[in-house]
Amino acid sequence: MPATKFDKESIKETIIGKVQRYNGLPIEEASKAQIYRALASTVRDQIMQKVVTSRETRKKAKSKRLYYLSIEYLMGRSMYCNMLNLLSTREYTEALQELGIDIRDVLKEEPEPGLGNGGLGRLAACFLDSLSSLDLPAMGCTIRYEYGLFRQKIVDGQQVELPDSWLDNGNMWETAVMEDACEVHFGGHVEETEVNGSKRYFTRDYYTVEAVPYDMPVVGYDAVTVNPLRMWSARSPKKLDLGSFGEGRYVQASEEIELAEAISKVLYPEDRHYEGKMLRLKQHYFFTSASLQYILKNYKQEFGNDMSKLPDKVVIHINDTHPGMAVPELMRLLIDEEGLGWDEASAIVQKTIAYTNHTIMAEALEKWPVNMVQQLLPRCYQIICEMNRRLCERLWNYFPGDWDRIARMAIVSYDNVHMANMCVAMSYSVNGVSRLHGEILKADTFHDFNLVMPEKFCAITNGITHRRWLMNCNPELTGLISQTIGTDWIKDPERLSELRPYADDAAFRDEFAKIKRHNKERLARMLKERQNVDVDPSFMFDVQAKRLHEYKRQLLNALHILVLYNRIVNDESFTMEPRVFIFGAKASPGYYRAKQIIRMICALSKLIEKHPRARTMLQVVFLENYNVSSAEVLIPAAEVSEQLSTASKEASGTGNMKFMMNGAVTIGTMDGANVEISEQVGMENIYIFGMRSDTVRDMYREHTYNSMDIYEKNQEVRQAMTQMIDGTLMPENPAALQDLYHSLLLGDWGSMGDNYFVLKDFGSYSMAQRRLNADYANQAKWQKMAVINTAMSGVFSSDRTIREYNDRIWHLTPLSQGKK
Ligand code: 26W
Repeated sequence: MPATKFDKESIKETIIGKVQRYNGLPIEEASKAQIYRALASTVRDQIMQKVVTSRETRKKAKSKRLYYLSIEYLMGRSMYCNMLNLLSTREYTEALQELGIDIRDVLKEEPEPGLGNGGLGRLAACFLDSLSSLDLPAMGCTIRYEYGLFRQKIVDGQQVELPDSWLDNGNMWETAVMEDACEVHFGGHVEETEVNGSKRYFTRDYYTVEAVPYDMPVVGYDAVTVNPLRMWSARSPKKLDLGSFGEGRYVQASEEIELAEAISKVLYPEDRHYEGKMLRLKQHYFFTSASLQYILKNYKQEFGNDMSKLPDKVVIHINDTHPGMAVPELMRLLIDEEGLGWDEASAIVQKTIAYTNHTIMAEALEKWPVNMVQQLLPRCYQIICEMNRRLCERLWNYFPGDWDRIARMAIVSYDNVHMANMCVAMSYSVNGVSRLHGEILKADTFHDFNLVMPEKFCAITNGITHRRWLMNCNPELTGLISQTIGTDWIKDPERLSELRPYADDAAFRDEFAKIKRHNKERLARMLKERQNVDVDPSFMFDVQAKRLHEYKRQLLNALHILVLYNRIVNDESFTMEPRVFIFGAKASPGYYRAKQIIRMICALSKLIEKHPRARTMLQVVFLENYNVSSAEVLIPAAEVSEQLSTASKEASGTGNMKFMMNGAVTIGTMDGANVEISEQVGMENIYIFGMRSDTVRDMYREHTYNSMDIYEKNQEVRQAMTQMIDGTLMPENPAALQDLYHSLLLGDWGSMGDNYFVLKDFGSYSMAQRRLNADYANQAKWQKMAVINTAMSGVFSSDRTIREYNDRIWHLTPLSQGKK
């Protein structure tokens, strides 16, 4: 078969041909969905040609390969980014144009794979894009959830969750790889026997779930490499046997099948509270075990049976502790299946697995009840206990008699398996996701481990792919940048800093501002179309978009808006720069307080709308169903980026980087990567407010904070809070926000209240907002800040992040450069 060419003419021909063959239709009569499939299949053909070269190059080079295990991969739509990375956007756009089709209409037909909650999952997706673009050999491993994160609707001012059945019309990008299907075993009991004088362990009476991999190709930008994202789907090995109908066993048989398939049914929507749910543990082990079996199978095929070389050819990176069962599972495979001794196996594991921590929030640190692990994974549990015994023995030498400390560091203690401790003890590298987060890990979370094994710890600041988060979502700005400084920044994003001098160039700033205005208009159109909301593009666009969490303090933003409203209403001469506050946030379905905050934001929106003067300068919009696709419209339109987390709580944040790159100015705390953003742009180009992380930690330790003091002293705060419960905000149901109100004054379980220092930081936040408002009135000054933000965002490209991981942790060799 001749190689397909991908110039404009052949793209046209191919699409017409595919529509004819698949649908029996002339292109003029094809629906958007049919054209989408023909187009996707054309792009896929182009990718598949590269897949072959990519695999051959990797095999020939005998390259070391990274396996990035993550329970979430929040990929977003693929079509346009694929074209972009194939350097073909122009050809495709023009080809469709000549067929009378607007490419943007077709792109919207792609279902979005929302296989993640937020930052952790999106980071994994950005990493894959950068890995391929830097020609580093890798495979992403995750679960092929039938249902991704729920779709959010706002009904009567409250969040309603709907299922996200993204696979309904098939997934154009995936291919099932039946050859790599394998079995994952659960339950049963372990038998110990002697074989040729050595102990062997067999699990009996287990039940089997089949793991079937589906691969999705991730193309690098102008690169040789196409790395697969491998998504494991669960299937019962039992087939419905018709005979069982007659015997009345049909129901039982189909129930068993359903139970097995439940494993890859749905993504858990929680990213806050760890909950010891059996199904969750099954999910974690399921995709971890399947991935590890594949890793060893592939290693043996390529490099033979000598397991001692595994660390030279394989690195397994676990994205938080969710795939942490990789530790006992790799031990199990090496000992039980490959016949290695404990010490040998343990040495290999400790040279092969690396771990990233993404949160210091104690309630999110995973621990599994011992009896659950024992019941579901009996052999892994034995291994965990033995690792624990050896670890405690070692710790005893460091801290003789210090039982408290040893119990805190143990893998098994107080009837729980502590995943983070296991991951730290058994991996060769532990990293935080921003400089500050890395410091906190060493000083607090893993303080004791840092005394024993300091060489393991490092911090690597997160990043975002500038291909999706600038080139794909903001083509106009991309064009202006390339016109101004050339195109070298695309492969070397830190060269975006060459834009900095243009911050002082009035003509450039005007161009920059014009593009922002276009992007605001685009968002306004989307809001009109999707929610029938009118926003005025001449207003300042102020955005807080991220998961809803108390620590992220959407409530601080909301309270401040209420205070602004009161200033307008109480004082006829008060004016401000007209501003629309846009929120995008999903709350965990079971997180009551988060849902109340959404309710408050929606109520606030209604209250302001009703007031004829307030609405001339103030508006609140809640953007429904915030996801990757809507982020791609929202972020380029933002002028202000709200990053309000209580200092020390946000490990890094990555939304902050996306906004900055698109020229929004940050108002934020000295938390996570905000600290590094402030260093890049300089304190004069960011609005920093609030307590610093060390003060926050002291306050938690010393219990010195009493929010009531602020409530009593600050009249504006008191008025706004009162309006939460006196029927101003909630005329139909004045009591609805009572719990939220109380949470700011009285804590849970008798603690002081206002756990995240909303009231404490309010004054400082309000002052920063005043400065911001005044600066916005001076558009020359504002646009200069905006340009500087874009110019200094290059270090936050995930290309820099991946290079750092590679230099410090993975040590992969790029597949030959030059060959395309
Ligand atoms: C067990 C429940 C659960 C599930 C997921 C707890 C915690 C998580 C994740 C670790 C939450 C998460 O997404 N963390 C975010 O990771 C981003 C990428 O590193 C950081 O930028 C964010 O600051 C961090 O909150």
